[in-house]
Amino acid sequence: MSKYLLSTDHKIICFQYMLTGMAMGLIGAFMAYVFRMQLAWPGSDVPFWGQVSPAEYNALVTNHGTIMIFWVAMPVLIAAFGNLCIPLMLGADDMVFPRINRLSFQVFFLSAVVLIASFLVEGGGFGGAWTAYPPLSAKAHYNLTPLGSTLWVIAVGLEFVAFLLGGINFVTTAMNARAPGLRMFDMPMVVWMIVIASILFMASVGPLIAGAVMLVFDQTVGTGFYDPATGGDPVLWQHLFWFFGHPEVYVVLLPAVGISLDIIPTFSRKKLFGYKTILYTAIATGVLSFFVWAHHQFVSGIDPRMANIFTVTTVLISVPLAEMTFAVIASLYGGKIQLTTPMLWALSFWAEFIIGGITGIFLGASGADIYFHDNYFVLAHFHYTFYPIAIIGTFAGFTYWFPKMFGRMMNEALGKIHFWVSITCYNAIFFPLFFLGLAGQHRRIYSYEHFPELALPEYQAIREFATTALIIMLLAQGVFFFNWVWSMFKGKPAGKNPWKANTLEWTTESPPGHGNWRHGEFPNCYRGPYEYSPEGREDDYWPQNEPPEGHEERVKPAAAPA
Ligand code: HEM
Ligand SMILES: [Cu+2]
Repeated sequence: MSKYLLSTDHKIICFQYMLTGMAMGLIGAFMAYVFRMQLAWPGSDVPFWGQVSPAEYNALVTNHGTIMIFWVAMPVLIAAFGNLCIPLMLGADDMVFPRINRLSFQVFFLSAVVLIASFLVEGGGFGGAWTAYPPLSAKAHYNLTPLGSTLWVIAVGLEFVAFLLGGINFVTTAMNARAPGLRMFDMPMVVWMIVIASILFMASVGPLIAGAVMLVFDQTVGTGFYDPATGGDPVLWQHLFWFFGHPEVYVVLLPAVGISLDIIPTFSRKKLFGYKTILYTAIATGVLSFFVWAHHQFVSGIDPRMANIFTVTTVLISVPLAEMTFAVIASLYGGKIQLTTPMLWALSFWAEFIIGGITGIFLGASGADIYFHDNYFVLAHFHYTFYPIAIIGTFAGFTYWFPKMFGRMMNEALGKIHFWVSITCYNAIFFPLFFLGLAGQHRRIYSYEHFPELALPEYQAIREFATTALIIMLLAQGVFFFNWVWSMFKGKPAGKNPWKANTLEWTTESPPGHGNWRHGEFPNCYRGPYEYSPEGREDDYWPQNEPPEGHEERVKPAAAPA
């Protein structure tokens, strides 16, 4: 047991991140269930919770958002898949700094404990929204959660420390631990995307850490950095927060993109279209994401001339993302498409994300945003971007690498039932919310009964419909967990390479033993990761480690990578 807890093996750390992230995902989803029940049937007892007070409502919404982004999307997509994929796809035996890797998980776990503790202290959990805008977040006599809001900031701070530690490993491992012959441009997309995401995170988080220190000081020792009465400025926080917060969207987006881009060629048996173009556009997206933060301040009194500039940069960011989408379509075009469960998830990622992307253009236009901001349109928009990232991306990667992680195949029939029920319900939850938004229904409202002009029966019916869909979707997750546990013990043995994929993780046992490859069997690399259906070959795939026949070696076979 202590061997498991203290292990420095990247696969075990992957599993720890995965389990913690998914457990937090269940907590975050349970919170969504509680406040959606309150929205649909205001004032009735919510099963497994009871009455929802206004303060509880705020705390639940706040921590739902915080958890889904910082304790689900980041640990699962970056840390769990980064730990799984980077060493295995590069033909390495582990991360370059295994102990920092373990420390990173431990700090992360501590941060989750602190966040949960913030609910149990006097006054309850923090309720000032995941963006924690002052003055609400800065003064205990405004938010009435003196300890809860400080613990919330500390938990987020610890989580950042964990990801700074983790990022060091992801970037250095990709730079230094690649198999002989594996050039940077032979790295699979998911490795690239996690590396770019880690760099983005490290580059954007600094100002927010400074801002958070000032916030804790305002909360605890009575400074007034964000208090106009003492010369402070609440909007300062908004700038510091979103300078980090908007790139953060791309920090979690890019790994999910990488996962889907590695799955799609495998199941369309075609080369990924535009490998380098996709990489350059991903980097462009990352760079651009630093120049858009002020679209969150369109309604907080930004100079209209600045609003114009930020409208342009914001709408511009849809260009590289559209380009990636076209690359996906081109990679599918004319392919032999196999609709396996991972492929269904990978394709639906793009289908749903496009809806989020297109509605984002409306919000990027400052004039329109003044109406949409803070109503259900913006809520539907960002769930159409975040749900594909955090939930669809996770299921895509999990079902694709399950055979490698556990040595057995998942049940396809159960996988497809889970997929179709989840994806249908997801659209049933969020698509109607666009109409609530167009009708001007404000978000972060505890009970519409207090606003008779918003509580019209037709809108209430939509809220009941969305909540019912949520309940069905949550129940459907039982199918997934059953499939997971059942397949782990009873699934068909997977063998090394069940999907006939090219990348290096499929050249070792499933699951890989300690050190990943048996001594002396470490792979060399001869080609890029997406050589599917190459001309003049019998097989429709060409593993990266297969030496070319009668071809001069790209590299001298070297000693096992360190
Ligand atoms: C399980 C399905 C989900 C449902 C039904 C759901 C529902 C909701 C609803 C209704 C709100 C707004 C409540 C209000 O403003 O009064 C909300 C807020 C939010 N959700 Fe979700 N959500 C889900 C999943 C996710 C995921 C996967 C993410 C991100 C990865 C996410 C991130 C957020 C954020 C950031 C907020 C804003 C919190 C705030 O205002 O401070 N949600 N969610
Ligand atoms: Cu933004």
